[in-house]
Amino acid sequence: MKKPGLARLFPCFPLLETEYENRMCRIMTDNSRISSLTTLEQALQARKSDLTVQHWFHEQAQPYQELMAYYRCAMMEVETKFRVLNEAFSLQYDSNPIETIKTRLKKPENIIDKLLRYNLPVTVESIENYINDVAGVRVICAFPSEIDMLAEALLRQDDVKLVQKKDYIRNPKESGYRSLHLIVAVPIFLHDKKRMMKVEVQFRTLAMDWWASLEHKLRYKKSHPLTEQQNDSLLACSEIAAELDRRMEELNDSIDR
Ligand code: 0O2
Repeated sequence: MKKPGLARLFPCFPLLETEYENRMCRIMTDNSRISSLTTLEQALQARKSDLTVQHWFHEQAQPYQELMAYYRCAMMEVETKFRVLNEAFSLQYDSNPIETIKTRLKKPENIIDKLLRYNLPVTVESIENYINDVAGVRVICAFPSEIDMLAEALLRQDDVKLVQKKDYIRNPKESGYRSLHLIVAVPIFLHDKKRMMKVEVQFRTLAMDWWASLEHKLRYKKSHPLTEQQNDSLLACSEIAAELDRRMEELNDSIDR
């Protein structure tokens, strides 16, 4: 179905739509760059002296913006890989394993906090070398078995390199958090060079995602930490969510048989 656009409103100007979209795209990209730099500047100002911030911007602002653009490209690459896998699996099994794909670029203030927490210099170089989750792709599936199937299919691709695997499904975190985290390196092809970029992929079921979203909301709602009883309650909810996943998987297997 054709989307409504300027060319349909003004059929005598067929180029208008593309030109308009290109300009909007440029304006949106410029605006998001400016706002990302403003947030970064505010975050730095809260943590460093004025002079250090001025110096940082003089030296690092442009390479920082370039690096963030490369991460956005890498997220697009990985997102496309999952969209293709979803299509491929749907042809083979007549069902789509992916419910939702979300992408996010780590917030500048979280990047800076992580560098400071690890006692690393706040430089573009250390962001690229030591922060593995600047680019994040979250893949949400219906059933736990689909997570392994998708992770294996991604890692079989010959341009994807596994950097790190954290299996919080088989070994949940103390909080009750469950997800499979893979750090992968993928190539992005720029006009004059190829660059390997790291992307964190988080795989979750709908139930794991539901728990993680609510837990995050509850934990960060209050300025003070949760009580032991509240933490225990969250852990118990995570176990109920895991039990739901097991039962739904069994049900799904019995229907397929
Ligand atoms: P953001 O910027 O908000 O997305 P490492 O990368 O190994 O040096 P890190 O970052 O602590 O150390 O890695 P970890 O714990 O493996 O994964 C961090 C991310 O997993 C978090 O992003 C969350 O998205 C998720 N996560 C981990 N533990 C929990 C948890 O207990 N509850 C919830 N809701 N999510 C969790 P950030 O760090 O918040 O960064």
